[in-house]
Amino acid sequence: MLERIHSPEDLKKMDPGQLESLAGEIRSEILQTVSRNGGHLASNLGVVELTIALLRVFSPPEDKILFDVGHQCYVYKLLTGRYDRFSTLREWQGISGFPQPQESEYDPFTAGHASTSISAAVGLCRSRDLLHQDYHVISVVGDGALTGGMCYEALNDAGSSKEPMIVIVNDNGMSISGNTGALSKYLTYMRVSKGWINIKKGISSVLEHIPLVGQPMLKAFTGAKDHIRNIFVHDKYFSALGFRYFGPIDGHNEAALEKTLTRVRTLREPVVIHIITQKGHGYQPAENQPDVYHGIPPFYVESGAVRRLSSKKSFGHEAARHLLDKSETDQRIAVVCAAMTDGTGFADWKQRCPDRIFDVGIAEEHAVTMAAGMAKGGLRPVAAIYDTFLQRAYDQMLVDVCQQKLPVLFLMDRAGFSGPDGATHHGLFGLSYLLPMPDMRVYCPACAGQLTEAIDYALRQDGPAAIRYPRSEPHWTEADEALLRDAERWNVLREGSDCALLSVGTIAEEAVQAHGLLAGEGISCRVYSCCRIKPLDTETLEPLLKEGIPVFTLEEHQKTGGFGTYLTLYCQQHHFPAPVHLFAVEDRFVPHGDRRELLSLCGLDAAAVAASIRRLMNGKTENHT
Ligand SMILES: Cc1ncc(C[n+]2csc(CCOP(=O)(O)OP(=O)(O)O)c2C)c(N)n1
Repeated sequence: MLERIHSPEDLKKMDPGQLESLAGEIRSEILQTVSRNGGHLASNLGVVELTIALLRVFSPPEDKILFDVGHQCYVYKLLTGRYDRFSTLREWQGISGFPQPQESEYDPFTAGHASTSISAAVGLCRSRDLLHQDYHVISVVGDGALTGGMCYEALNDAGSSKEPMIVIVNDNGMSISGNTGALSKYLTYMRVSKGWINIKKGISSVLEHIPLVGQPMLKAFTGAKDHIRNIFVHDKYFSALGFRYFGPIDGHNEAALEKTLTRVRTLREPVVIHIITQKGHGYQPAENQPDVYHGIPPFYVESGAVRRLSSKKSFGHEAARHLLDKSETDQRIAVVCAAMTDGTGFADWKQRCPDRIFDVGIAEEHAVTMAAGMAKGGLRPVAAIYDTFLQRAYDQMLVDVCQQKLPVLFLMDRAGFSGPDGATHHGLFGLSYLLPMPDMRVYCPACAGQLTEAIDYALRQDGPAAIRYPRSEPHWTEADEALLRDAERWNVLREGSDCALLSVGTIAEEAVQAHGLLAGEGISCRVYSCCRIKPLDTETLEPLLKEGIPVFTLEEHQKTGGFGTYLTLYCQQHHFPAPVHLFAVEDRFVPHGDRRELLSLCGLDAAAVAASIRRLMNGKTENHT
């Protein structure tokens, strides 16, 4: 059936009796593709019926359907003309795992970071009105994304504006792991409101036992359930904000969803539809462990087992383990996470040290200012947040932490290319927001040893510090590990006398390979691994600059505001020649793809770096002679 659906119009023509089989086909397609390419499995299996219903009732691209975070857009992509390309999901030059307006006119808004869809929806509504247009705007937001502060700002504004719009709260009780917070408890209360469930059971069992008229009455009661429920289940929260509330509705009952959507389509006011879904619905392993199958690398469908387990050390796990050891003697250490305890490697803390880990949900701004408060009170908070998600807490880091010189340690995971998640998830801006912050110490370890040392140094300081690292450590030889020990000083990884390549963090691996390629061509390039970026290691830097050999920098980061530009500024202020070339990401957003492909796309792999250095060095020699 999927082959024949090219647009929502094709879906609308289908007989309702076919929809259950279609849902099965969609689940199987998603399962096959994600098992090969990796991706967000459980969330997508949970929204199959919802997406079918949305596309049978509404008509994108005129109507705008915004998926919050956007990781649950696979079903939507399959039904809006991307079935043919679906096998390329998240692959280099294939279709994106998130909504992507450049990819299709059916995707109205870029997504990837949570809790933005209601704000974007309000904006579209206002644009619609001022431009005298007529279309529907629907935001689909999970209970996890609903923990993000922007949602409250948007609900507050939308409710009072009375703008006609629909917010669908997709409540599966889960963020990536179990959801947190008071609103999540409220949704659970709405879902399982005891009074209503008891009354429903009672009435049904009485009617069932009445001869003759019982069965027709039961049918009538089933039809009127929604109305009767409203007498017993009162939403207070959304109504108080100015929304009309519908629900809770079974999110796997396509017919019920279609019926409600058709009804609210005619309303001229802000509406919330609260639906209950099951994460991973239809695939047993994902139903049992929705957190594991939230975002999963390639796996075997039959067993659910991951195809290739990484043999690399995870920086996050190393940091969590090291801090757990330290917390035994230092009672001031406490961890702050923003809905990513698993991803950041801190899941163990929930069992082993539950009193000293605080998962605040998808609320990075709150997490940072809360950490500032904890530091003010005497704790040594460690905020473990991905580089890309911490972007939205820039102001809190600058004003609440740095301006008060508070000892908050930021552990910024997933620095550099994130790979298949794409532009919204790459950690390519971290240094550009950290380096201008007065008093912030900044580390980019190349190995786990440097990471733990950096943690120790940072905790001994009386001010803020940030440690940025990707998911895992490269495979270093023992000899290299010995050279990489010191986190405070820049380490020479390879000797050389013709030029120097200063590399930041794990990309030192490419620098070492470039050294080998250049050596083969008679160019002796000294390679440094620079871990502590701020303050610069001037004890190593000054003698190098005085040598007068050409200097190059290499970083997996945006060029503007990165290490290279920071070093250039230092050279200018201290009257040294600037580095000859800065190897970094040029002024662009980098798409999704395998990390190796992205390194090569941006000219940051060993071969490209060596080729450029050779060209620049030869140019220099030619100029000199
Ligand atoms: C700002 C930000 N922080 C963290 C994340 C990581 N993240 C992606 S999906 C997700 C959970 C979303 O839960 P929910 O909205 O309930 O959707 P579900 O997957 O349960 O359907 C999180 C924490 C993100 N994308 N953006």
